[in-house]
Amino acid sequence: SSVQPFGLSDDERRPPSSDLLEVVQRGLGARPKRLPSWLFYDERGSALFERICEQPEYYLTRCEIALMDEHAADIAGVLGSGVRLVEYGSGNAHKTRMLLQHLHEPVAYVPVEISPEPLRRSVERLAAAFPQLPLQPLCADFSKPLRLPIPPRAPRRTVLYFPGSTIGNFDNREAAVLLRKMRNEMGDAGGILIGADLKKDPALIEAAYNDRAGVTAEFTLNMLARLNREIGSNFELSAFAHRAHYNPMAGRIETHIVSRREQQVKVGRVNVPFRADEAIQVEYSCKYSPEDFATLAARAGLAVQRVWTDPQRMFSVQYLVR
Ligand code: AVJ
Repeated sequence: SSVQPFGLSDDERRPPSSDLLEVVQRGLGARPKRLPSWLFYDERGSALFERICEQPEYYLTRCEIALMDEHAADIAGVLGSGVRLVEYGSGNAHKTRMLLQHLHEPVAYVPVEISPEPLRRSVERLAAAFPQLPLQPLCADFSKPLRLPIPPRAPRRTVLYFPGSTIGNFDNREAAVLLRKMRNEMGDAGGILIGADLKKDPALIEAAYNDRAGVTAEFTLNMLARLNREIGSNFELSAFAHRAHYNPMAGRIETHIVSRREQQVKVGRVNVPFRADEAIQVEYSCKYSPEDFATLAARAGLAVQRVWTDPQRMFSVQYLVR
């Protein structure tokens, strides 16, 4: 197999342990209550997210694929030859494949993903399509400093690929911190190829997070099912609801889990009280104008070298350099 975790110990191939119970107790003890959005992505959550991407209202994935379909060759030209491609999140193999197909003499592909199963699957899919390309999976939290595996030969540049508008899950300050960390990892000659969802008619944005089939609601509430299973809490799923509204001032979707009634939930030894209609903040999905994104990049010491969009200008892929 071409899966070669060069220079990695067993330890580094396992996800970092985080004390889930502690994270959840802290978040539910805060006012307002909040839980981090990475908690969505257990096995079932990742599968539900893939189903979200197929919903007619969820334009992001379709538009990003349309964009890659039209511009992948141009993007590959801008990145140049001898690229080591490091992807943040194992991602949708489809977009990655479109990019890898056009890259000139790529040195290695390094998917960075916190969940071992999705990581294994994405490597499996890509290994079959690119038998010559060294794959160096890294099971790690991409928001923490990474120790990238030693490449099989010296790359001309390291490009960090961060598609899907996942950057939108971080508020502005956190996003700038993450981009600055990425700037360190890519080095002087490196770059960041990043997907950013664009501002548009709020009705279209809201619909994308409130699909008629209810898949997004299921995805949101799955976080509680995951906690019940993994930390033994006793959330009653039918006593909570999904809510996603666009906040035009902040330029973002704000997703909450709302308590349908007054109730108490046991989380470890702690009893967490909920008022009727009390909300847990679980996700931001920030939307950017091209100017917004350039400002964010500048805060991280980066400049936007190129911007590509789909024909309807719904979504953007941007190339950031030092
Ligand atoms: C994968 C983070 C880009 O915010 O649009 C989709 C996650 N949440 N529907 C997004 C998500 C609800 C998605 N990202």
